[in-house]
Amino acid sequence: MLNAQRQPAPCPPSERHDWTVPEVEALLNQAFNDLLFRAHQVHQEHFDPNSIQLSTLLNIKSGGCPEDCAYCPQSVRYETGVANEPLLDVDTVLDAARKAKHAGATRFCMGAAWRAPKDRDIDQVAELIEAVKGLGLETCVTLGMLKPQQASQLKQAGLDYYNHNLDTSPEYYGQVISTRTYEDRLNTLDAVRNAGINVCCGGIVGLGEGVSDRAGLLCTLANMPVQPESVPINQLVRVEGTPLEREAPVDCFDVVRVIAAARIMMPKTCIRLSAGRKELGEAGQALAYFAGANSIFYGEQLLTTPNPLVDEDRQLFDKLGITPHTAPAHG
Ligand code: SAM
Ligand code: DTB
Ligand code: SF4
Repeated sequence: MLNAQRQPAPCPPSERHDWTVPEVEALLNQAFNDLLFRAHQVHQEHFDPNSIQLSTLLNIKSGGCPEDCAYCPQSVRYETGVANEPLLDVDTVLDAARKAKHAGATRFCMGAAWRAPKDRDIDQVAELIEAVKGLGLETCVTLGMLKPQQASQLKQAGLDYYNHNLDTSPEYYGQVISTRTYEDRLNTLDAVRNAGINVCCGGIVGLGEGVSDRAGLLCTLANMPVQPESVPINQLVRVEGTPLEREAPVDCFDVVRVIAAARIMMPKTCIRLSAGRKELGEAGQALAYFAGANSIFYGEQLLTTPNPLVDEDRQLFDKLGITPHTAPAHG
């Protein structure tokens, strides 16, 4: 028999910039069905829940990074077998971008294993952006820390999004990275925002953090004066040779909870179900899409690790009645 006493929690307006960590912890700890129900309501109010944005990633400069991010196979400090390669040339990048477009992606994201690009690196990446933009794709790059003038140059080249993750809460951050501060990351995000580029900023679940750290990351993102247009939620890919290779695997419901809370707190943002989709499986991904994820990395490779195959994603979309976006997500 239904419990007649039980009233669904009232659904307050969700675009707020004054979230507190205890409040978001309580949100993350809600009964799973209550959390998902509320998140899906917000999702239905702001988006077509059966439509997903597809971004394809390309590693344009692999390995050899001086930073010590404990999760990252591209740090020069860890023996992971990732090759150190120079920046790819325009033809190689265009070839990959054409394939991504043909497969149905609307955005092409280029990642470089740099701490911070030099000005001459920016000149070269600007050429890549102009070329990819010329194919009619949205552009995104993730190059490390940026100076304001570099951000403006990228904007002029036609850059639509800059990805720069906070990764975790301000409190837990120091357990994961020692070579750059949380403040450094926030400064880069300010430079990107001030240059008029859409902000793509999220984090990782599974670094050994607690629920309060997940809440702290979400609060930092949602309480920004302008919420990021795109929030990637990555599950840690435990790469052999990195300090986090033996970290306990995350429960798939915890990843879904983070997605749901992100959706409630940032109702107009595209929430990207990012690294870790292979581990989630079809049922876990379907739950994440119900909880409000409406963007993915599409293509068989992330930066250095595998991602579901294009055919696998297409099959899952067919089963779920999901249609990929055909037009840009934000202006
Ligand atoms: N070097 C630049 C930087 O750190 O800003 C850009 C590339 S970096 C690889 C981009 C993001 O990928 C990181 O901030 C992190 O959130 C994510 N990432 C890297 N390795 C990962 C892993 N093993 N599992 C999950 N996410 C990862
Ligand atoms: C993001 O949040 N996730 C992507 C992208 N931004 C650059 C990277 C995931 C990397 C996973 C590990 C790898 O393939 O090296
Ligand atoms: Fe370098 Fe970026 Fe990897 Fe950190 S996440 S080690 S900055 S490539």
